[in-house]
Parts: sequence; structure tokens; C-alpha cells
Amino acid sequence: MNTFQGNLNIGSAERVAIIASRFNHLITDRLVEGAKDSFIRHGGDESKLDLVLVPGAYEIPFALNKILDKDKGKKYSGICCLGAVIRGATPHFDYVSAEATKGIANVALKYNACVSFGLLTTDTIEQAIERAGTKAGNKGFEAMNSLIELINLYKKF
Ligand code: INI
Repeated sequence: MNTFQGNLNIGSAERVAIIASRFNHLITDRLVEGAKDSFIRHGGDESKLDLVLVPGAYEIPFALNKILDKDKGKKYSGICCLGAVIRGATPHFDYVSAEATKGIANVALKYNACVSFGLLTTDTIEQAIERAGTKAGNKGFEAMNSLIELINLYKKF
């Protein structure tokens, strides 16, 4: 059986972008730190890591679309999307989380791009804190790990 999978080494020549939303920035700042930590620990050159900030998670797919449209797959090896959607008293959460999730997937498929999904969708702020560098780890770190693995997997095809 031939098995294909990517490793977790990112070459120092690879350029990667993080798109992160500022909404709930107490949380998203920690996700960015986690993603940056993963990038550097796996061999990435910090000067090749770009951070693109958008107002909220709803805007992540639009920025992703714009960047990939301009980039044509030349500049970035991959893009890591980070955000935090936290349920409130109204149905707003459902619309924002659904559109951000669908939008990121649709744009990634449209451009056949390496994109990872580090969007927290939680019922409470406590759940978000747990996933942003405390009890449940750091989902930004995990999302960058997945991106690096995907970048290396794609090189095999
Ligand atoms: N954006 C988030 O990133 N997280 C949220 O929890 C959130 N809530 O709950 O409102 C949120 N809303 C803003 C939205 O993403 C857009 O920025 C806004 O609607 C303007 O387009």
C-alpha cells in the first residue's frame, strides 16, 4: 500500500499568511501567537510570515478570496485562517459562523489552495479561552500544524 501524508517541516523559504479577525481579539491574539509559534518551531522564517487582520470572522473568506485572486498561487505556500465566534443572545452567531465556515471552504476549493481552518465556534467565552492557550490547547497552533502538513502533502501530487 502506498500511503501519502505530509510532514511537519516548513522550509525557511516558504511564505505563509495568517488571516485573523480582530473581533474577540482577546482570544484571536492568542490564536495568532499559537500559529506563529508552530510556524517558527517547525522551521519557518518569521520574516516570511504575514499577518492580515480583518474586522470579524465574516470578513475572513472575502480577504482570503482577494489574496488568492491576486496571488495566483505564487507568493504564499498556504494561508491559515483564525477567528473566534462566540454565541450571544441573538441568532447572529449562527449566521457569522456558518458564512465564515462555508466561505473559507468555498474559496479554498475555488483556488485549489492550501488553507487551514482555525475558527473557534463556541457557546461561551470560557470555552474560547480554553482553546486559546489554556486547558484545551491552542487551536491556532493546531491550525498552523495542519497547514504545514497540507503544504507538504500537496507537494507529493
Ligand atoms: N465576528 C466574530 O469574529 N466573532 C463573533 O463572535 C461575532 N459576533 O458574535 O457578533 C462577530 N461579528 C462580526 C462579524 O464577523 C462582522 O465583522 C460584522 O457583522 C460586520 O460585517
